[in-house]
Amino acid sequence: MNCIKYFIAVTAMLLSVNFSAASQEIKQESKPEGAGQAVTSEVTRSSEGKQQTVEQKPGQAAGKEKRVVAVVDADGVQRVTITGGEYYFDPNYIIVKVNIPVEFVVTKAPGQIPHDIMVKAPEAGINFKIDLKKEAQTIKFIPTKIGKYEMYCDKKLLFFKSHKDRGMDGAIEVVQ
Ligand SMILES: [Cu+2]
Repeated sequence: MNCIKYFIAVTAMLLSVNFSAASQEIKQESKPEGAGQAVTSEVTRSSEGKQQTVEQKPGQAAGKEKRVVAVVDADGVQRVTITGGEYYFDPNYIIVKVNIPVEFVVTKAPGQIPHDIMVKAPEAGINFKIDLKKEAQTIKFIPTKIGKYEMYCDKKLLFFKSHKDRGMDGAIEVVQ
């Protein structure tokens, strides 16, 4: 009889230890995102739980490549539509032809977190940085040099991982 009591006590103890470890893990995982919300938008501070589900919803996993080859329209412009959100660009790898005008139509996916899109490659005629908005905005440039240029969001909150590290990282490849 005593033996059974002891067994139950030990089992209960082990279960509670497991449980607290699991909940701690969840807390750690969600903390940066919740804290990010608090600063980017004071209003959403209290609805931490709700925001987390919104952030985790996008199907685009960080780091997944979404490649697109720009098509030259009838008017001689290569147009690509890009959406940015938590934490991705879609597409995030864009291939364009050298010396042909490019137009990116960029839009921000629904969400409270601010994002931008930038490429700093003035040597290749590509040099822009704009904050993404719900409304579509057009970025125009003419790539003048073959190569691969990094495209990313440079937003970062305090000591948290940058958006670039979280997946808002990609490239423009200029080809012949
Ligand atoms: Cu961002």
